[in-house]
Amino acid sequence: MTTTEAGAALAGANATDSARAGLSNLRGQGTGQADPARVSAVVGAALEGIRAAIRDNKVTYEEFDAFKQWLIAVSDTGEWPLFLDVYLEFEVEKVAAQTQQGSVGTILGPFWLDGQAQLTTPATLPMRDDEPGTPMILAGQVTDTDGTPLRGATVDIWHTDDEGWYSGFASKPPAGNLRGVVACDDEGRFEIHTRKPAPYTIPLDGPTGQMTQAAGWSPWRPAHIHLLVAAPGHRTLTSQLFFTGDPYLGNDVASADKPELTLDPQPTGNGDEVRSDRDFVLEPGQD
Ligand code: MBD
Ligand code: FE
Repeated sequence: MTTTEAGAALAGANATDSARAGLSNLRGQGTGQADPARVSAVVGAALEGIRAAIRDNKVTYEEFDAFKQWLIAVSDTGEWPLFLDVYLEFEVEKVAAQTQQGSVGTILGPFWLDGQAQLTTPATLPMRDDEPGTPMILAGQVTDTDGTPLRGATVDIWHTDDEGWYSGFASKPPAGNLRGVVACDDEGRFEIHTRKPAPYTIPLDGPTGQMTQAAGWSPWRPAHIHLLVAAPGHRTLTSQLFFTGDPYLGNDVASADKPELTLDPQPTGNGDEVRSDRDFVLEPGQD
């Protein structure tokens, strides 16, 4: 089989399981109350956007039927979380960011998992004995917006391996690989030993990837490290870190890269190991 082996089926099904379990509700729970004026405004605008696309482009019945088949395929493969997080989440994140302070964040994406290894700084993420890739240290400190170091801070971290695969969403890496929740020291400091991740392409054998390629768009995300930085009494920061010189920076299929989030890791002198230091500022608020 090729490297896209069961890519859509496995990534889609597992991300859908997570979303069903509410694991993608990390950034807020609804009140359960639907305000008719709000539903009408938002759903009405979304529908009118699609109707305008039909009118303006003189969409045919053949194309309308292809659209139906595509929507059914997104459901069948479990790719709704993937599709939504790639093509829409960044706009929701930008709205949220307008009322947030502290370090710049970005989207969560579909591949966070609950219940990963609980580690204490200095920590090495779970990895295979022969885990490929450049050894990398990510270190820093978590503080309040006034600079106070935050006791009880944690850094939940997950990223792909050196081939662009996420554990839990591809068959190659073992469960829990390159994922962990690191408890910081009493001054909010952390030091995490891992491997530098590789650029990532969304599964090309599923409807999200096929639509992307049918449009002639790049299916790639620049290499990135996902983070949830938390501390008691503070809003959890959802972020990602990218790498200087990555060929896909500025052309992220998920539109989630930001200049403030770019790392430039430097050699430590220990073999080919590199290190980046990055501090995080959390605003007071609900955990
Ligand atoms: C990813 O790895 C990711 O981070 C996002 C946001 C969407 C698809 C795949
Ligand atoms: Fe990702």
